[in-house]
Amino acid sequence: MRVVPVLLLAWSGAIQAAPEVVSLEQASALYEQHCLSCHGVNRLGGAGPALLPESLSRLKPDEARAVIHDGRPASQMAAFGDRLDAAQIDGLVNYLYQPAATPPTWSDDDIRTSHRILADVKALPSTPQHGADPLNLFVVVEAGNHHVRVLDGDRFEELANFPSHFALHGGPKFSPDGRFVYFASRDGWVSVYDLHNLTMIAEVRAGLNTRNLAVSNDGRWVLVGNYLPGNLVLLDAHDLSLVKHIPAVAVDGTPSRVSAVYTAPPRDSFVVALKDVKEAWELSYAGTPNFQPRRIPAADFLDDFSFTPDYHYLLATSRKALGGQVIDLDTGEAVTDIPLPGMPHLGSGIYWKRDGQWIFATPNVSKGLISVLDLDTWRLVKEIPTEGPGFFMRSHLNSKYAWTDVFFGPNNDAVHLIDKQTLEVAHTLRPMPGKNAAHVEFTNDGRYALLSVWDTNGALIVYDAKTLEEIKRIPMNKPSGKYNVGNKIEFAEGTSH
Ligand code: DHE
Repeated sequence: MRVVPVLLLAWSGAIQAAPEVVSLEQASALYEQHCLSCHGVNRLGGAGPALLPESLSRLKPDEARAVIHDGRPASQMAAFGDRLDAAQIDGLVNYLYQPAATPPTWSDDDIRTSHRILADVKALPSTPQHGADPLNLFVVVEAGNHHVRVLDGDRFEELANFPSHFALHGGPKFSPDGRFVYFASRDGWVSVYDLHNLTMIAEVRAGLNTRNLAVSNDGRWVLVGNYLPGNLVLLDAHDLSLVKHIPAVAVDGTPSRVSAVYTAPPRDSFVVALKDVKEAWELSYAGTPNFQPRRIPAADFLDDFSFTPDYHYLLATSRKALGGQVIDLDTGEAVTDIPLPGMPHLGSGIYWKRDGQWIFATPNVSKGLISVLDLDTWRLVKEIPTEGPGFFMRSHLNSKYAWTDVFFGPNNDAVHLIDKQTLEVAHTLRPMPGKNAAHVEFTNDGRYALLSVWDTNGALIVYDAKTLEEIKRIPMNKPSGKYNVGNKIEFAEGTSH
């Protein structure tokens, strides 16, 4: 598969004497002269990614400046520091972060034109060709160099290593049999990869700025949630061909971005959170679906959510509100508010049984605490103090610990292991002191826990989940999430859905 450039500015001119401050008009001319051929008209992307504020939100201006000046390793983006002076680079960076003059659009035709079939699935063997246990493979997103690795989860050996689109975000999702894995990149690309044959099958650009995707539990549909344009894009899961798009518009006509979309297997439906209007949507995929959203009024905007184990309730939050909300998916009623004061990252929340009762625990991105809720009473059972705000949390049915990172702040090299019954921090690990430790996933049997060190010179570290002994350290460039095929397709307790 091709290497995807991060910022691909094609230089085609001589050095010019530049003014001290480059105006937006001058920067726009620089863009047209040097960048447009790869990054597209109106900065909407092409061979290179879109360069709009919406798609650059994760890249700080200083980082963009450095990329233009120095280029980016493992991409086609060359260094321009010897050809563009500081004022020109500053002007370009300033220009890239300005909203587009004409609102960006991405039509059905654009989606269809971007669609590429890369392998003929029917001509490929339908059984695993790699000799490893197909239910114990790990798909690891290596964010630092925009690659994906496939690991054998028994031997922790690499089976494949391939380039991804720019900035994959959210967990990859799997077909119900675990054969296919679906990726979404922040700049709208969706890809499907065949894990039996270790081959990319198809890709399509479903939007300009994408949140995440979900795969229906019958393996027929992929639903993509977009920020830009604010819509849902329904794809045929077999080849990613476009079925239709569904504008994210509230009952009163207000447009919205899509915060997230998940599949709810026992309900045979997709559940969608909308970011700018107070509605959640449910779209059934049972039988011959028409994908008309069922609108559920919400007490607040939904930035993120999680389900109860039976998928009866939705636990949702809003970054603007102080707490959380519970919505009954059957009746469509808002049940109660829940006290979640630290900006919970509910998509990373997990549940387990304690004294016979389901409890739910979530990290918080603005406070160093884990919020633990009783799922019968919605009562806050405990706030467990941590060494700083966290992002991800993981456990396994066979593990007595819930692992959670300290993603932000000076202690971001720490990982806490919380005893699932006492709700106390039982152990704190510092896998690589001074480097950010984050995101854990267990092997299918729960025997080993794989942890990321998010650093250019980082690693994926395999721990014995009981003795906490380090088993293996695989050097990697900012490995972000890792996903165990079996845990994912079983929607196992302790992992993200
Ligand atoms: Fe994520 C999952 C939202 C920033 C890495 N993140 C998710 C999901 C949502 C979400 C809704 C669940 C989707 C899914 O898995 O299908 N993330 C947000 C944000 O709103 C936020 C705070 C701001 C933003 O920029 O969008 C945000 N996320 C980040 C990051 O900065 C992270 C740390 C680095 C990155 O890659 O962008 C990041 N998010 C992740 C990862 C997952 C994720 C690795 C999958 C977790 C999993 O285990 O399933």
